[in-house]
Amino acid sequence: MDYILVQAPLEESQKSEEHGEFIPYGIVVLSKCLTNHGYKGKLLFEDKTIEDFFAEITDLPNYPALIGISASTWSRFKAIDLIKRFRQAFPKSTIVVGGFHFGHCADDTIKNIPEVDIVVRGEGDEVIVKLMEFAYKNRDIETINGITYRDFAGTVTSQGDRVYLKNLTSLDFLDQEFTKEDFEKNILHPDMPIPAMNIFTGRGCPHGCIFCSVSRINNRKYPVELIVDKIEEYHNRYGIKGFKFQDDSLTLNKKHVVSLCDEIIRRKLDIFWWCDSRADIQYDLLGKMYQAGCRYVSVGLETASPKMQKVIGKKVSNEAVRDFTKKCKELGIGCFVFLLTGFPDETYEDLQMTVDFAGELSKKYKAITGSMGYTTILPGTRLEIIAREHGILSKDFSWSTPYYNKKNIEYGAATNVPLNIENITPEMYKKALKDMVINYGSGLSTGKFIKEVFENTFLRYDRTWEEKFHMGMTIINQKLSINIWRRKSE
Ligand code: B12
Ligand code: SF4
Repeated sequence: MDYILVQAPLEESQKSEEHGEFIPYGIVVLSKCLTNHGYKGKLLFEDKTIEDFFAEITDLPNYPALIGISASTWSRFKAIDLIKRFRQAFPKSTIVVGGFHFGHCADDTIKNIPEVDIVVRGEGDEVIVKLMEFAYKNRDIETINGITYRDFAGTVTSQGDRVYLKNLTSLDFLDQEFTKEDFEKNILHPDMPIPAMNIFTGRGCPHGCIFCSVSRINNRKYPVELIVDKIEEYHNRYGIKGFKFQDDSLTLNKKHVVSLCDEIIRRKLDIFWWCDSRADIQYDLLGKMYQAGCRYVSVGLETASPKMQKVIGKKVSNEAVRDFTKKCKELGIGCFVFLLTGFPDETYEDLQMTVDFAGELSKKYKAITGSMGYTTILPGTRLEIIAREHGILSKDFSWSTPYYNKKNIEYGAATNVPLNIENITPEMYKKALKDMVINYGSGLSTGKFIKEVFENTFLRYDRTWEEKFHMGMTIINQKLSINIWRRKSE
């Protein structure tokens, strides 16, 4: 046993049935890089308690040289518990952390979590192999870029820029024995409850939204042939019909998406897929995507207030989102619009613009706009800097020390992450949510409602009866709960 790689689980209260349990490819990729170099190890990513984790590793044949832990900001405290337990159990192992949380607050992590030896700040594919050589063969650590570490004298050093792969050439991390059950736990979407596989066609997003962890990372793509080979392989092997392209935005490169779709069409693959997209694309692309099996797209508007649109730096206009949702409706692609509130200096008037515009999108274009999130401050984002300037995060705020904010419950958010709360009070937020659902619900008039159930059941040749039944019931339940809510609030 050379290594253990762990994905920290979420707190019980934060789990969402909607998401299912997608395979955490970050550590799967790292494990493949290590096994390709002849190392043997263990991956722990199932949803286990810390006790379960340790029950599995107490009888390891030999001492792991390297323990790597990945976490999101939401699961960071679970990760810190694990780090402490690992350090106790394996005092001589090299403990490395990385991923979008730790990698974006490297100094904070290394200074405040003494059990951590090294933080990897960017992509770990190449770095992890070098770190293994360091852990085993005492390779010189000074030659490894993209890391922050504490040396034997306790001095913290940040070495080189973040490392990102220049080219993505291999999807060999998918050559593993995943089981059919691994995918049955995932659903494409609550409206499309077919077992699904998560796969990505590239990494990175060059845009600069202030709240986003992945902004300003060069977008790179895997070769189309390789991606479709894997889709075909999993489709044939396990009968998986649903695929979730989990690229931050699949449509950043039109040429790439066109050839991806052409290849799926050419091979006559009977699959459905879902992806995230920006709204500022050429809309003929959506037609091609539909032909290749795309039935669901999530698109980010975030806010409909032009003033806030400038603040968040997304550079997507209301017109673009309107045209996008309109085109989706024409084609029969379900369109979910991401909405957020709680941006710097946002006022109730700004929020109201989002509510009104979301209502228009759902009424006219059947876009799914019934929910709106509250902005979370994430490490390494521009929003983190602004939140410190505005005093929302105190000067001595640390991502590594215990954090609990009861007020978050009023915004429907987890209590262990900081929200960007300024002017939008819980009352304003709740009112906006209520208006959003009512607007969205009014989009489903009785006539439309019957039509929608009918279209999604009898007329859907592309669904099994079980799927049609589930979709019909989802729409009926949605309508019933909106009616009940309306009656209660009158
Ligand atoms: C797929 C996905 C999901 C899936 C599956 C999550 C999972 N189990 O992996 C689902 C839908 C369940 C999900 C849920 C959520 N997600 Co999500 N998700 C993603 C997404 C789109 C892709 C993740 C992925 O597989 N990437 C591909 C792999 C190869 O890259 P990677 O994970 O970054 O790993 C590389 C490096 O980071 C590094 N690395 C990673 N870990 C480690 C560890 C070590 C030791 C080392 C050395 C290196 C290293 O090396 C890897 C290889 O290069 C990312 C965005 C993104 N671009 O990554 C968001 C993202 C990870 N999710 C995010 C969020 C906010 C969430 C939610 C909290 C959303 C919500 N409000 O409910 C939940 C909760 C997630 C959780 N478990 O904590 C944020 C996390 C931000 C943060 N700071 O925590 C991201 C970054 C999106 C964003 N734009 O902000 N998510
Ligand atoms: S466009 Fe999407 S993925 Fe890209 S920076 Fe903005 S929110 Fe993040």
